[in-house]
Amino acid sequence: MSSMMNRLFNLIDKASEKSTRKAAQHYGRRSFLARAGTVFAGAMLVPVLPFDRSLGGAAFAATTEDENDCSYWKHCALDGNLCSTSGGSLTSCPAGTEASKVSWIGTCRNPNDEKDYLVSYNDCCGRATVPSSTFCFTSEGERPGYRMGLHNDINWCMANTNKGYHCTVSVVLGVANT
Ligand code: ABN
Repeated sequence: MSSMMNRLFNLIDKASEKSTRKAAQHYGRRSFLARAGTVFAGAMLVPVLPFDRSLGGAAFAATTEDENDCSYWKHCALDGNLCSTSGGSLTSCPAGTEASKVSWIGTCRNPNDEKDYLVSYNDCCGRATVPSSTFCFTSEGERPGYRMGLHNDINWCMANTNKGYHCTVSVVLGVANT
């Protein structure tokens, strides 16, 4: 009986020794260092791989030098008709209209110096819109309209006596403090 037990223990010993050796070969120090090195080198490479930083928005969209085009950089957060195509200019209201007393403020990147600028989008009030005028809807930085001031789909003529919306100007206020 005891010799049978001895044989059984011997078998178990051999089997466990075999599997321990196999595991040591497979998960040994060298194997561990080799794997860790691969993971480390991979992690070092991640920051240099190209990836999309645009956040899906228009922040880095191609721009134009034409201020009558919606992609002109100063119009980056505009929602309305361009005054420069409505009888006015980039910064002045057409005759017979007056600038809104309140406005939407956007932050636009100037592609010429790569700086961010605060831009005031004042509506011009007091006349009906011109059908031939260019309508733009860029509204970069806008948030859903659940809170006044975060949303730009607003008639900013609301604080004027004459509340009829005509067009919107893009007036640079200065460099944004970022
Ligand atoms: N800020 C331009 C505008 C005017 C009327 C309605 C929506 C947006």
